[in-house]
Amino acid sequence: MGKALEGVRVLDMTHVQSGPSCTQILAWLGADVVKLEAPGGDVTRKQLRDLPDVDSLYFTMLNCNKRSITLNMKSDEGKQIFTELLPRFDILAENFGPGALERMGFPWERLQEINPRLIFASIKGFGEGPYTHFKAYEVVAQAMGGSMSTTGLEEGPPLATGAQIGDSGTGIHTVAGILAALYQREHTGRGQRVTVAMQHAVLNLCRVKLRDQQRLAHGPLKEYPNEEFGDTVPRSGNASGGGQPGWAVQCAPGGPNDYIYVIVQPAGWEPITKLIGRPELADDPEWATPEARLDKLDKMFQLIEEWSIGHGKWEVLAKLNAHNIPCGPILSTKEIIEDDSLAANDMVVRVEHPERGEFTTVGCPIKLSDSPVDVERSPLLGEHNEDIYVRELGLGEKFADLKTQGVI
Ligand code: CAO
Repeated sequence: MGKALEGVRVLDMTHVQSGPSCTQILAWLGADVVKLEAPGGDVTRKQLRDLPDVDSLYFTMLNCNKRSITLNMKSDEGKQIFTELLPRFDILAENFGPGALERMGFPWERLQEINPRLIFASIKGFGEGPYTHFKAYEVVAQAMGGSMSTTGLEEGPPLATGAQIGDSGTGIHTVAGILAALYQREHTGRGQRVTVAMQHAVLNLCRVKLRDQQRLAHGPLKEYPNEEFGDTVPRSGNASGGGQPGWAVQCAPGGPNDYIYVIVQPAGWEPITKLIGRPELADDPEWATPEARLDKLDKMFQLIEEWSIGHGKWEVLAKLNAHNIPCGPILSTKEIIEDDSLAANDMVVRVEHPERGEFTTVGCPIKLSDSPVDVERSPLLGEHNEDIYVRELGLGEKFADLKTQGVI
């Protein structure tokens, strides 16, 4: 079976997480992604290593299904080869610090000149303005995009979330931009620039918190467990703060992840009262309606917890789902990596690697019926130099020299 992006070629100058998470998805959708690295390689090949002298899991889990070439973009010969490569690609993706590509001699105007059909995707920390020239990492984007100030307990400090919304969240936004640009090119014949700032991507994911910021002007946020409100959306622990109240309640035997997140929709209240052994609360005017429960959500979840603490989280999941009550046990990373259903959905995938042996990675969450994803290992550094430089560009005679001169 073919792949959705068959024939689309990506020159991938991304590194660390945000950019590679984007180009890995393009590769899974069928694009030919050629990762161009400095001769020393993407820094993450060597970061957080679990095995000596072997590409780290950080690298192998973000660079599957790509090919790797090396090229020293600071050498004249490297710049010349890059200029020859560029017309052969549809997309150039990068997430260098601000100005790095320009310092290599390739501002957007020059890229367009070399290949007017090129889609140039760029990830930076920030948009235009006072922060344009600042570098950024995951938690910096969480801090400045609205996530940290709204995550945590009211009495505690702002917290970072484990979900990589600044990096991989930006990566997936960039995928959307690239695909839209590819589609527009079908009509215009022209490429264009796609830019996504990590701060903007996080803010997009924190949209509902700006909803609540504006609601605050009209009074306290009743769906929040907080008692006092200032002029900013407070941290509200595990409260969803949305239209349907939710909270994480503890289960047996009381371990760090023995919790289940329970959401109480209007229709769920009656079966919950039966399950927790308090059927009289179903019709009690003090408890019967969502409005009546709104000022005692903490007490409501306490009643549910008094029941759930006597049962394991999987048992609670089954009992609540028997009544169509939305809930989710808190799964540890160990439980996730061992989960049969995630493996059956190709979301936890085992991949063979020539140097590290088998490793486990997270598969593609986007499922297309006519474009199945086969997760293949990440490339070794420069593994495809011959493919590209000798077979494609015909640089066979120079190939050995390029290596000895440190150009590749
Ligand atoms: N050949 C020669 N040099 C190369 C090269 C190549 N193929 N590829 C990269 N380089 C050089 C660049 O030219 C640049 O050198 P100069 O600064 O001298 O011009 C340098 O390597 C890379 O710079 P950088 O700023 O990208 O890297 P850094 O480690 O200093 O910063 C990061 C890393 C992530 C903070 C920065 O890249 C950044 O802010 N990126 C944008 C935001 C982003 O994507 N962050 C995601 C972080 S993932 O957690």
